[in-house]
Amino acid sequence: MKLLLLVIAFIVPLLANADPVYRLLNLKATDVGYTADITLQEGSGPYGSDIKNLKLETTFESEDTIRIKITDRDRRRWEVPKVVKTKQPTQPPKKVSILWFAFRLYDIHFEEKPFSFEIKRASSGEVLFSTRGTPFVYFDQYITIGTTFPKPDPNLYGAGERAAPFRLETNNQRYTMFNIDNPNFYKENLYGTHPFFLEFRDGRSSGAFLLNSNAQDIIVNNQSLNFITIGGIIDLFVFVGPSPSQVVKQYHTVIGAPFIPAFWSLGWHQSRFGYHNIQEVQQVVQKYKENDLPLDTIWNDIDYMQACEIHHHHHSLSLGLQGFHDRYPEDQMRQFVDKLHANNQQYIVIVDPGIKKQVGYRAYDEGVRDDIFIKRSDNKTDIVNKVWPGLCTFPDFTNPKCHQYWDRLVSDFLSRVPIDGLWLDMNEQSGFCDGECNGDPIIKNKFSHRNPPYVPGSQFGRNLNSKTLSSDAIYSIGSNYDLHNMYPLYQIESTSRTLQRTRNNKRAMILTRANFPSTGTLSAHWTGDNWSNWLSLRMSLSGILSMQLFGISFVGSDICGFQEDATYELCARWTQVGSLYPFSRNHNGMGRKLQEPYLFDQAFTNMARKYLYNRYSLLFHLYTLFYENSVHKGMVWRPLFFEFALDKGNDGIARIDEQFLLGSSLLCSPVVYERASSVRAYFPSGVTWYDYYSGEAVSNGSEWRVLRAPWDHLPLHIRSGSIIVKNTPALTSAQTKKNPIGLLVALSDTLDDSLGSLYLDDGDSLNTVDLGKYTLITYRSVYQGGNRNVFRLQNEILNLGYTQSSNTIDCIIVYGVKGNDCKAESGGAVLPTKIGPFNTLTVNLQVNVLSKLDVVVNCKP
Ligand SMILES: *[C@@H]1O[C@H](CO)[C@@H](O)[C@H](O)[C@H]1NC(C)=O
Ligand SMILES: *[C@@H]1O[C@H](CO)[C@@H](O)[C@H](O)[C@H]1NC(C)=O
Ligand SMILES: *[C@@H]1O[C@H](CO)[C@@H](O)[C@H](O)[C@H]1NC(C)=O
Ligand SMILES: CC(=O)N[C@H]1CO[C@H](CO)[C@@H](O)[C@@H]1O
Repeated sequence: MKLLLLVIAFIVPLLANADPVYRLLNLKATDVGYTADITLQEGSGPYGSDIKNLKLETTFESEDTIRIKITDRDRRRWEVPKVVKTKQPTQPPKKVSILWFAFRLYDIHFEEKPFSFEIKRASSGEVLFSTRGTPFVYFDQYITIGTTFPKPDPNLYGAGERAAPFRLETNNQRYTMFNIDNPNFYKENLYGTHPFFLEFRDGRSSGAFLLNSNAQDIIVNNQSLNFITIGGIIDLFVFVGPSPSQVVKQYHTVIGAPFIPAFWSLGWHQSRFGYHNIQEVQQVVQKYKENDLPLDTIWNDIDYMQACEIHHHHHSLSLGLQGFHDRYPEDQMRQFVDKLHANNQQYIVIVDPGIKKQVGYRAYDEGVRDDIFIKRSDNKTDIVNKVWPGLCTFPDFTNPKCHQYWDRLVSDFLSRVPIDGLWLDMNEQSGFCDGECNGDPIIKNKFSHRNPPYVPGSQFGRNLNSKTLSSDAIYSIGSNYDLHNMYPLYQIESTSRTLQRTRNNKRAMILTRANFPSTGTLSAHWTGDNWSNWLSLRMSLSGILSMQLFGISFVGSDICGFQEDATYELCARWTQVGSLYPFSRNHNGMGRKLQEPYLFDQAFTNMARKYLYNRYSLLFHLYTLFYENSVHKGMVWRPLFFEFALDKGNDGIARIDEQFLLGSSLLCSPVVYERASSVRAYFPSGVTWYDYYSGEAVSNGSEWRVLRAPWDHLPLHIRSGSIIVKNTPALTSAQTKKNPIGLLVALSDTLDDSLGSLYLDDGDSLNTVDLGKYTLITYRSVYQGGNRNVFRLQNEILNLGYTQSSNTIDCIIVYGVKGNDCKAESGGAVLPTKIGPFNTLTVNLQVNVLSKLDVVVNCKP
């Protein structure tokens, strides 16, 4: 009897925990998909009280994207506002077109009871997303939906933001997504939330995105993946690829394409927390110049702010956007910035969302007057937390009235000192108290009535209020419980409008720390407060690759690391690979060893000059990649399997995250381990790889090679069949933009053509692509008569909407030439040529970039 009772005592909770069983009813085909009801039949989820009546809506968004929305049939729940998906797709039809409807690349199949669905690739029947056999729970504060994989240990990517390997681990990992100010602790959730994953299976890809703004986890097991969210609804997009880059394009069509940064912002940036006064900042700019090191933009962290006393005294005031500290006198700052501008350099400052709660401080008084601060749960009093200035209130950027307030503050500041962009920090709503605080040092940890039973991030000892605003804080359009992760989107949107208005509709730079899907349509991102150690260097590569998936292409990490002191060797390696970050900025923490590139020794300075100049020689190439990225929605940095999905040479290609491709043609294999003087690099199949600097053919692909890499060498290779435009580098991007350019042709090792392109515009107007105010040129080298000894290089101007370019093409360098006696001709005229080591050919010419290019090279075998 006792035994039986015990057994029952065990069985009952087990039964209560059995997955709820839902049933699908009333399935109807509509013009754009299906609708149905889903009803709870029996059982319940882990917390009981599951929602009984659900509504299903399936939409065929396009031929390659399907959307599954599941909501509460009886009660409206929180849904992500339209601010996501800021840009409409350029191609896929919004309307239902018979054509793609018929040629959908996927099918969906429903199971009635227990409710489940499967999305299959139409061509092969391959299952891409299947909820069959995975828990489906729909409780107010615990919703889960997932998929299974046909084979164990799938190749999965996404689920950010974190400092972790690019490929997700599949051994029961819990990937938390909730924006917090976390100093890059390995594998923990950081500043951004991206409920997206991409799967790479047998050379093909698919992916899924859960459009949901609540705190959430993705649980990855050997054979399944589950989204768990603690609010909102299920709004799932499944992308069918079939190539990895197509999945990314399909995803970016939903969340908005990445923007094209201002040309200058692709230059080199220098920053530091702890430039004590204006003289120090001026000296940095001067030293860059004296050492012949390129510098486009100098940054100030909070040191510039009025009465900022972070370091020396207790935190007193820091009033961003209000005024400058005594050690940064405003009149001198204005002169300084004017002088920077005269030298074609830029200046950017940091600003935090927290507004010091102090009567008499204009930003505070006006916020109170306009009633635009985020409220406590009483929906009356402003919520207060402590940040650098002390107790602060926080603008509610979701409130339409807030934009005028912010616009006034930002534009007044700009009218005094014409900054070129803003750096939005601490916008995870970082606060030093948990939830809120009302005094000093009173810490409050107030749990809301919406305190959820399941807490993403609890594995790290945190709750939703840890070091941020209370989850029950109230905005004009909802609660912090639902909106926390989206806060940066509203702040960026408002800031962007003001910067454009006040800067004559020029592209400004916004750099944000907190992020969410759609952030990349307007803002750059850096991976936050990393460390001057080798792990952080390695994680910067995965971090940048992941952000490319998330549509935040303009991204970098603090070069040489933020916290702790960088060693000579670490900073050297970091400068090398950092010079190829989409966004390149050396930034350092307060009190840390100085790490500007001229401060080590002459050999270091020379090394840094080489790689900074190398970056500047690639500025047109980078800019063109950003154009392609924005218009065709791809990625600026790519993992190897993106370009070589069918690489049969090595199964490990899916795991490579210490090498990357810049665009499709440059393969970078940096040294990211201490005391290493060589690097083991994989060369993907099907093409020949030339050493980028020398032109030596290094590999025919499908193999691992050990490359020599002394402390001052960054291994970089160019793929045969590609053409890239190279600038003659100068100390600023503006000067570089005017200098002559060259073409680097890495000849195809088959009889195929070699290809490249160049995008040009004025560098900082808005909407140049939409308005057609750009020039797009392609270059093509074609072997003549099925013979690799003779090739003809021509350009084709695809769009000529920007004609101010006066660049001269003054040389063509060709790798992989067959033969060493070459003759080059253009329009009957013979051009001077020179053969160098490794069969590289240099052809000298003088042709305007917008003129017709037609060069025939004939080499004797
Ligand atoms: C996944 O499953 C496979 C096959 O069952 C097994 O070999 C492998 O070790 C598992 N991997 C993990 C990470 O659990
Ligand atoms: C908070 O108050 C405002 C204005 O009084 C009102 O419009 C809004 O609906 C309230 N929000 C909540 C969540 O009660
Ligand atoms: C690539 O293949 C060609 C033709 O087989 C061969 O001559 C050449 O040595 C190979 N190059 C390398 C770097 O292995
Ligand atoms: C990504 C990373 O490198 N994180 C580590 C940085 O260094 C600190 C201190 O050593 C570690 O705690 C992080 O995990």
